Amino acid sequence: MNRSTFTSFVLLILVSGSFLLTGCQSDPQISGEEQAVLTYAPAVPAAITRNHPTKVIIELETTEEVKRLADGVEYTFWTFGGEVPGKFIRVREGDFVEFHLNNHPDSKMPHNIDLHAVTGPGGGAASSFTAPGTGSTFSFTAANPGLYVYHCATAPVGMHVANGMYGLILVEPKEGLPPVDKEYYVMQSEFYTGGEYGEPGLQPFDMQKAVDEDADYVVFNGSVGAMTGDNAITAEVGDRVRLYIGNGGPNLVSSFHVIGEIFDLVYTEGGTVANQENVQTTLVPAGGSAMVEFTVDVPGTFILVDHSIFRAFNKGALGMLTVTGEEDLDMYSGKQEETVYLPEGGAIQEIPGGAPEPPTAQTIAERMDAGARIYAANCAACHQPEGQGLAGAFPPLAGSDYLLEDTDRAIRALINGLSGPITVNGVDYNGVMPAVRLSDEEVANVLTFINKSWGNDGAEVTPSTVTRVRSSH
Ligand code: HEC
Ligand SMILES: [Cu+2]
Repeated sequence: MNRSTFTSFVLLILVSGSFLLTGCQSDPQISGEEQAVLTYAPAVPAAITRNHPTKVIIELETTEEVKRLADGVEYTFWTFGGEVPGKFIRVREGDFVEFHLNNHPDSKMPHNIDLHAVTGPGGGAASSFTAPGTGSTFSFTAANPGLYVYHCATAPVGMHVANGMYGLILVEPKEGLPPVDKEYYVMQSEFYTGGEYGEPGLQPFDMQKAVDEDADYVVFNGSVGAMTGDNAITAEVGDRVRLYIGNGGPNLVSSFHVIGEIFDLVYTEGGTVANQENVQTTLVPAGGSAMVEFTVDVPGTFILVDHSIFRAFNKGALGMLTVTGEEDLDMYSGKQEETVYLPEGGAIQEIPGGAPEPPTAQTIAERMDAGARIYAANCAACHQPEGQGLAGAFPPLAGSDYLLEDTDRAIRALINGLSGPITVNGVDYNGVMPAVRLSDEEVANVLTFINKSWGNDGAEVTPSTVTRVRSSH
């Protein structure tokens, strides 16, 4: 075989080899070009139906703007796309992404983006450093499927992240994800503010608290109440729900839990293998993610929490999934009856000389003192220490027209519990307050306390009034 015959022979092998390779690949070559559709939380872009990779163009703008962090509390958020968390990006495994990062001219800071889905130095950070009023372009191949966090990585990195610069990018595996009925985007993060939780006004970032990891706010989707009440995510009985959960941090890991639901499937840490079944609480690392799937079987309000539970009830890490549809009484019956419980042998020991009388408030000052203690122990976790309530979840008692208009109704709410739609100061609530196990004296004391605290000008409530209301229903 002479030299040129040999060369053609080798070439032939190479060519047919590459034909073979192409033939084996179920995934064709990149073709076409499209503009990515990005969504704000809790929405997720539609599943990708393409069966081939393409060139995807992404345009994202960084901004710095004052927005609501909680009722009466504002914060200067730094954002990807104008909201916190940043817009959700969805591409397909193998896509070639051309990323355009634009920094709004009103920004005071340069910004960049580190996408954890990128294989390359800094995840794109160095190539995307963008001064105010300019734009940067870089590109990458979305080689690894999975759910990834992106964030700003401009110094001081912690501060850019603490101010709201994070979001999620889903690289869908080329075979797609199993179809579901509802998909939602939920991202947890913390805020460190000059004032304590709930302190009104425009709050500055507090660097020392951030270093100490002493968060004032822990929230889902950027603010207290972003996922409660009217902002709750929704589903119908029978729906299969998938949550794409991210954690922007900057510091805390999330013990993500949905009260009253069990995750049928968990893609731990946002990887592409659904590696766990029947999970109650899944850990979402700072700068990490998870995907969970479950079918909703019964109607009701299911509360999303970080089960580091003081974050939920005292720092804002509370969301809601409202499920409508038919009851399934076999799956969940609701309360069927309430009985008196006396353990065998009688739990109530007769104390010689009679049981000591519970202390009875003699003056209104004593009633207020006793009421304050009862309030702190039984009510503050939901209605908040200053009676200010929690937007979308727990109505306020400070200034509440519902409370002050009708004392008998307030007494009934305490002794029977309260659920179903109510309106407090023009705002609708539809939650559940469990009945509190308090004596008539204690109900009188706590109601007197809330009637006369936080600027309320209601009247004293006496035990005899409570006794009358209790016996009249
Ligand atoms: C587990 C949380 C929770 C606890 C604990 C709780 N509440 Fe409530 N409370 C609620 C919810 C939720 C509602 C609204 C119910 C609805 O939407 O129908 C409510 C409504 C009320 C209302 C009527 C609405 C208003 O704002 O005036 C009063 C009064 C009230 N609660 C007083 C109390 C007092 C006093 C205590 C303590 C003894 C207490 N609650 C404990 C959750 C709670
Ligand atoms: Cu930044």
